[in-house]
Amino acid sequence: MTGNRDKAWSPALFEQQLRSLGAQYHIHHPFQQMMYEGTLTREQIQGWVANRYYYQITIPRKDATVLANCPDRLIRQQWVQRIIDHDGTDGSDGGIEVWLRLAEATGLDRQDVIDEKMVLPGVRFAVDAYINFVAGASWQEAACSSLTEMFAPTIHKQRISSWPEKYPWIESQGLDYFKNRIKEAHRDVEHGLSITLQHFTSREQQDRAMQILQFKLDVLWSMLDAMHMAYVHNMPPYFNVATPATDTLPS
Ligand code: AHQ
Repeated sequence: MTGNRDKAWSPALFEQQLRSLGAQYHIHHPFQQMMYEGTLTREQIQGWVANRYYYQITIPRKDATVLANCPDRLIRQQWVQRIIDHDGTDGSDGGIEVWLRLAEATGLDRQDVIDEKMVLPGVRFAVDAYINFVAGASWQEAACSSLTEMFAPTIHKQRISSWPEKYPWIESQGLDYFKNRIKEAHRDVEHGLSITLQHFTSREQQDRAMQILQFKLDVLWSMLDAMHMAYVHNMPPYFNVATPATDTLPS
């Protein structure tokens, strides 16, 4: 063993290292900062909601993939709640339905959102990279990748506190998703963090965990990059080139 660089971190120091990556959380992205400052237009908010819908509908599929990779029944018993939180049950609305109500509260057409009409290529690629990572990862690595939610309660509280004043045109029930997510996120982080601290014990494993969390931070940041280009800089894909009318494309 050479110096400290190869010495495993204690669980407390490992958690501290993971939380230090919060400095790169998408709460610091210019698009998210504009949202908090109240300078986003209706169209920019609508673009964000319509694109984040693709992330929201992918989360339960991602969590089902984690279940498929996990042989531990007790872990699955807890993890399955994440799917129910998003998909709901026949007796209760899940987060996806509540997100659609957020979309309607911003004036978006519900079916247009469901049909993913506004989902940008860059958002789709980033979200697909997340579920594809999980498909090929161990369930413990997948649990680690969900830990960006360590930083999520703050961002949800920001929206809950700022939107009524900054975006009074958004009907108040539009905030329900963020209110629901705060308690769900705390529960999910507790479970995901315990899995991560118990599984990644050597320094090499802990460095891998840091890489995995960095990857997920990149997913979230890249989603907002695509939205910033399209909705703030008005430079959506192919904005500067003529694209063939779809009715001329080979069928
Ligand atoms: O609404 C969000 C959500 O359901 C989840 C699940 C979790 C995961 O499994 O990766 N991450 C996550 C996140 C949600 N909302 C994001 C936001 O900014 O509103 C934050 C995001 C996350 O921090 O990973």
